Amino acid sequence: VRRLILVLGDQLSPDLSALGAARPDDLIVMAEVAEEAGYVPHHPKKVAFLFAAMRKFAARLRAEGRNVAYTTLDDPENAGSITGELLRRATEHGATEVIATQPGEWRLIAALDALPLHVTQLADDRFLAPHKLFRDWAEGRKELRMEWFYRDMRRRTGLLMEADGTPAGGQWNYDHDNRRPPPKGLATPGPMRFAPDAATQEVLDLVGRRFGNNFGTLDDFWFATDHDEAARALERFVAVALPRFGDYQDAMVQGDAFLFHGVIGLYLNAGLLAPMQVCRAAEAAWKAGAAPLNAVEGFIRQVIGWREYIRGIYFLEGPDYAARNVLGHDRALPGFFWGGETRMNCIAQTVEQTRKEAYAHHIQRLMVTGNFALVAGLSPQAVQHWYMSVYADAYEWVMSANVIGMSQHADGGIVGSKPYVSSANYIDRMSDYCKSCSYSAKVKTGPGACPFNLLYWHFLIRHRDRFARNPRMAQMYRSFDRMAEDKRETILAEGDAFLARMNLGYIV
Ligand code: DLZ
Ligand code: SF4
Repeated sequence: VRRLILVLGDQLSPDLSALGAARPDDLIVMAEVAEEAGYVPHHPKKVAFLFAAMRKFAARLRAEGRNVAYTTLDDPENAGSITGELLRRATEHGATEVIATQPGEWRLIAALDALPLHVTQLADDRFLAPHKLFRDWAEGRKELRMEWFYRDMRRRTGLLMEADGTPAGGQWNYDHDNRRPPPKGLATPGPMRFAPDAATQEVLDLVGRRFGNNFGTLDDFWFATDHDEAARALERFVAVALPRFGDYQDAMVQGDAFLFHGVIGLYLNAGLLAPMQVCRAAEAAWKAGAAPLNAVEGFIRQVIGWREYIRGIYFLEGPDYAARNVLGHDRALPGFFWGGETRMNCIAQTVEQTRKEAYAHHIQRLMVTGNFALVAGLSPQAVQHWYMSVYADAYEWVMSANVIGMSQHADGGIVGSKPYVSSANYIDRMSDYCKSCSYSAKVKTGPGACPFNLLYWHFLIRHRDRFARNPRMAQMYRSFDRMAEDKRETILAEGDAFLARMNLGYIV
């Protein structure tokens, strides 16, 4: 009998385990549904990217002779949810069995399990670290340090490894070579851009009608929407951006959203590219002498180290992980996260770029918006909701450990041994934002003092009991205690006043 094969919007991989298990007469089910498109107010470019890529993948499967039942969002029969669509197709075709690849979100895993059909959820083996491997690695460890996991993944994949089991170049990690500030007039290639074809244009029209009120613009849509285009984007990234990706991966330049980044993560997370494919391409460039080791190692670490690690944490920690809030932060997101006015130039620039591109790179996310949210004490769940909404590459499996763990320290230190907080100094060093700001990075208190300079200490003092004994933070507390008492009081009082004005909706 005919079985249903589920392919979700972020499972567009020809070698997906569910597709591999399909028999010729099985029916592949794909659906654009209100529930997935509405669990957060996704950036319109994110929805357009996924719908266009889903439609093209369905067309490809059909061209290969497969049976595909594809439901568009505006189909009057559309049941509105993934489970609803499966039930509808099951009734239509007399099917009782569903084969899926495990979704990247506990909500959907549970919804599939609860269906009154026989559902098999196969492992998502597009990822390099199966759940069991990660559990075994984590078992009995006091600290789940990414670096140790990453080294195991290097050994396991053989990427950048010498024949004798040592790392290429004699070192595992070249991150200290990857923190250069941007020089003036830096010429950057940015990612490869694709003009929308007729199929994508049709999706853009639909998304404009249905999601036009969400935060974000649909204008100038240029993402790759099929495997060929994504492969070309990868090839171009490796040729023109990778050689300097390492040096400038943490740099931030006003008006330059992409620098040497290639939005490879966007394509990986939807299934248009595969992890080993992108890592092998980068490794080959190094072997050919076309890209330096620090760049290639840094790139590969993001893919086989960080990306697999944060997914591992999400599945290891269980469904409640995204609800954690050990610091008890509960402030609502200020309006400037959604494009409201702010005098903080670094935030205004990052948010405006996000509105335009549904993209910001990891340091903008971690050290500008994430850092601000943490020092200001915003609710980590509100922050997670924002990142899930505004970034085209965002799914719960990737955002939870990044936002709740790494960025907001709301998991109590599973992902990061200390919170990622910094004063204006870091942003001033790594960007050119501060020189066009109405605040001054160098001013610590009083008129023109950068809010990061106030809130950095405000945060540390609010959470002194928790962090003062952390050996990696003791130095920060000693610095604070060495300040004159009236200066300490001024910093904290001005921090309080800033937060109060922000809460009241003043332009801060
Ligand atoms: C993110 C997303 C959106 C916006 N829309 C759909 C959709 O209409 N149909 C679909 O199958 N998947 C969509 N997705 C991706 C899912 O939300 C994603 O598979 C889960 O969050 C698990 O990662
Ligand atoms: Fe951001 Fe402060 Fe620099 Fe302004 S001065 S851009 S608020 S870090």
